[in-house]
Amino acid sequence: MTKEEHIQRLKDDPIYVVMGEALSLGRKNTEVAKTLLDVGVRIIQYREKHKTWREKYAEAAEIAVMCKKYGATFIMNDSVDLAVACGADGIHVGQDDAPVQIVKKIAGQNVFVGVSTNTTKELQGALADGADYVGFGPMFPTSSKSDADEVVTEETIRSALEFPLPVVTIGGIGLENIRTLYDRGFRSFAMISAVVSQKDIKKAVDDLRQALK
Ligand code: 3NM
Repeated sequence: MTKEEHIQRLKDDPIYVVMGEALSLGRKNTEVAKTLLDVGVRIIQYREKHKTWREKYAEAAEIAVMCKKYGATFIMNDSVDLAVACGADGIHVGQDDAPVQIVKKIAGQNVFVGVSTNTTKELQGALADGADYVGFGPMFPTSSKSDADEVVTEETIRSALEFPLPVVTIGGIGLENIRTLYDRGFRSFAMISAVVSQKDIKKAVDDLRQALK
């Protein structure tokens, strides 16, 4: 798949799953990734904060190969070198990580780049920097990210709804509120705990898709 096709998928497929072992009920990342792919998830971000580079590389490379086999989009969180090393399709960076131009300089033009945003200023900055999509949140309170920003304001939500790039909402999204976001006009939803912390991942994904019908 081309970079453009991966970016298009962020508009067409509402379910974007962020995975990491701390929130996976003791299941291994490779096992969770296989389950996600088997139940039809096609956008997976690897976000692992508690392992060594080598450990992360070993499993991310394996997950990247699995994603290729399923025709899924594989995004690496934070680490440009890991992304390049394992052949990720995309890289997701925060406001304090390498800027988009530097990420593209290192990773090349075939890799798409997403940036976390929380304010209108950060949305504008991501656009000016050449980001391919933005993560936008937290939409609701979340305990999955220790240093999460404040929940986005109503005014910033209005800017995000008019934003020209794909906007992937994140933070506290689950079955109880995904439809509200959809009804407000958002079309992409990144989730950790609502999917990977669920005992039955298939049911969680099926229920979320059903809620969007
Ligand atoms: N980034 P959950 S919120 C990784 O606002 C992450 O940028 C956020 O986990 C941001 O779906 C978040 O369990 C955690 O709330 C999302």
